[in-house]
Amino acid sequence: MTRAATEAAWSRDEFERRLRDKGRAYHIHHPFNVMLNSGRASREQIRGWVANRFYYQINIPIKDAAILANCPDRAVRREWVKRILDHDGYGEEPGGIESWLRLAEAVGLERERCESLADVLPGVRFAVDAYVNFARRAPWQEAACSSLTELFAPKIHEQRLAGWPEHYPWIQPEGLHYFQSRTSLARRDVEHGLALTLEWFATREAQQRALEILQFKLDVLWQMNDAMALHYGVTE
Ligand code: AHQ
Repeated sequence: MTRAATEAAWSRDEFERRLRDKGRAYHIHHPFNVMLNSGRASREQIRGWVANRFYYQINIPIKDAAILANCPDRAVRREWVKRILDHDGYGEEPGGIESWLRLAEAVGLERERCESLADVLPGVRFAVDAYVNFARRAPWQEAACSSLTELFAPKIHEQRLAGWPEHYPWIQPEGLHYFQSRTSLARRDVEHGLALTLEWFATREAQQRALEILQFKLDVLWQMNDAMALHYGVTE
């Protein structure tokens, strides 16, 4: 029995405040991302970022399918399944993975090169695999909670949309479609993920666990940037 087990649960507002407070460790603050979004990145650094982030993007639907497989609640699955379709596409909708390949072409990275995963760095692969394996073995509520780094995602997408056209006029503008699509989809995802987290993590101990899970996912994103910074450098 840990100390937290004897303390009263935080109110939902206080719990949400503590979750949002973890935004201070979001990868928007990582030097590699600051370089990207302040216009200091070279073509090689941008191509490297697109090629490495592609590994994260193709694993999101795998991660979400793992959550569905572990979730007995049909109402939750009906909502969560949208995330897979958003990335894999459905019907006429090409989906986010296709948009990411168009981003690759827009930055001068061939689709085949991106899809080959030849440029994926060990630190990126290990971080993404850690995320997917966590989602496979954790209770579905914990895996759902780990998606809450998207609390902070709309701002990072908006930063790219606002800055990249001016910073990187050589990138074909249609390549930025993915970031545009995520600004609203991230908000929809977070509304559902946050409601589930506030509902299911109801004791102080469970709330502390939720904060640890969010920190794990923040570390996944931070580590991906560390690996890219080490390999491609960070231009001051
Ligand atoms: O494009 C991103 C995306 O589809 C997702 C899904 C979500 C999850 O389930 O973990 N997280 C996430 C994120 C995406 N883009 C990242 C970026 O910086 O472009 C941010 C990332 C996240 O905040 O977790």
